[in-house]
Amino acid sequence: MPLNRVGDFEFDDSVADVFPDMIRRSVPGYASMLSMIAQCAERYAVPGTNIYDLGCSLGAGTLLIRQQAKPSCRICAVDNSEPMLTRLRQRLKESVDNGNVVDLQQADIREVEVINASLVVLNLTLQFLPPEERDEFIGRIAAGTRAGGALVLSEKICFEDAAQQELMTKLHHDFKRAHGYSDLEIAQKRTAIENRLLPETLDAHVARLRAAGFRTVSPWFQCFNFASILAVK
Ligand code: GEK
Repeated sequence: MPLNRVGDFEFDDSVADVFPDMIRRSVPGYASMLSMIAQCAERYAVPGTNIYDLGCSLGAGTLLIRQQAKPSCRICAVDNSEPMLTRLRQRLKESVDNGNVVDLQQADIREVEVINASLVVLNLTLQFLPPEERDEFIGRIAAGTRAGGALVLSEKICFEDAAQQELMTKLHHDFKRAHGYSDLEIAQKRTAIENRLLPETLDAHVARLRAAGFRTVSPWFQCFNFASILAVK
């Protein structure tokens, strides 16, 4: 059944139910992004510090961080969707606890106070904030990150060149089609989600991270119109 109001979307129960399948089939490289988060948890987590997974959804990153980070970290997993956090609470009960505390917060990521952070993860979530608020938000994350700490930022991106924009969009659509994006309801919900997010160019992200005070800003992944950056303070 086609949805009546495609533009009207929320991260509600119906989205949370299909989320892992939906994101894997619509974001090229999602598995690589997760494995980089696990690698960064191993490399950057420092006992006694905080790790933030902002816009954690079902906690794919949070669970990997809990497994990979050295014990005695506090992992702050934040999302404003109650259906996502209810499912994450259950997943945490069912998975292995290696001695890191996970603090789940239902909140707007803009309200979170980032302090003493050894690692911050923004995996596909900055794109949902109004662009005019992003400088200040990333500035606060940089200020709350310890020297030597890291931020992993993954985003849908756009391109200044119109032909490149068109080509990458087409390749992304092909990717979704190849991954069986035929279920109308899911496809329409995903379209609604993607219509709500506001992508920026990779250069704009890199410039913002540098201006915020990250010393090493390294795009490490790009597939079509999705990219991920590792920024180290
Ligand atoms: C993953 N990181 O699986 N405050 C809090 N949460 C928000 C806000 C906000 N202002 N805006 C959006 N969200 C995850 C994937 S999904 C990406 C992240 C996608 C939350 C929203 O509720 C949703 O759970 C998440 O950000 C975005 O690695 O669907 O494209």
